[in-house]
Amino acid sequence: TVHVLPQTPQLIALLTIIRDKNTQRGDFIFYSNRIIRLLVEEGLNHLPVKEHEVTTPLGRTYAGVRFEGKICGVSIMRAGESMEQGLRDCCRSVRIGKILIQRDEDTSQPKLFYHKLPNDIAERWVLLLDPMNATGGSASMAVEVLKSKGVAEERILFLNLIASPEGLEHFASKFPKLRVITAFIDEGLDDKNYIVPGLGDFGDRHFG
Ligand code: HSX
Ligand code: HSX
Repeated sequence: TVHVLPQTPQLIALLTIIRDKNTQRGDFIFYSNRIIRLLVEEGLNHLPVKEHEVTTPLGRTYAGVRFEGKICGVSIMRAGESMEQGLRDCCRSVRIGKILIQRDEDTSQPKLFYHKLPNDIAERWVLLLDPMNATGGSASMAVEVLKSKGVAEERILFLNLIASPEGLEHFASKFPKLRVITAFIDEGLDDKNYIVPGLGDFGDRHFG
């Protein structure tokens, strides 16, 4: 299932800054981090909670809830690493696994180079991080790695800034139980499978 963040003027203004080719790295990082933070908060909304009562300073009890279940982040390198800080801003000591997948820009086919994941990942909810979902090839390969480690599809939340309709369709048909949380759905892909209008190469703009 696909959840798109509410398209508020604020969010569109942030997006406009990071799409602008004249935006320099410092601003690109700062403003994309603000969007990433919203994605993380929305992702956390999908996690289970259980009842939890506290006493307020006024001596009254409050019947609230607390988070239940363990989480971890998994970033798809390189671009996904840019989302790790936004996750840590919300979950200070969160464990973060890495999967290095590179898309061959001539064939658009993803290639898996490396992965290192928390050893108890099968017991965790996984926030999978990659800012761009173009054909959906890279992220699906990452999901296959997670599934091979025993992570259930319904425990994966794929956090993503910009998705193409093609990439989302790919996911919905392949992994119907996986939740995708994206900030924007763009028009589509160009003949090199870049997202348009897009924002260029996220990794290049963030890391240089
Ligand atoms: C929990 O996992 C909390 O969000 C913490 O930030 C984090 C630390 O626990 P662990 O991963 O070290 O077990 O969900
Ligand atoms: C970019 O290409 C992104 O960060 C993703 O890792 C990947 C998206 O392309 P695709 O595999 O969805 O076509 O480096």
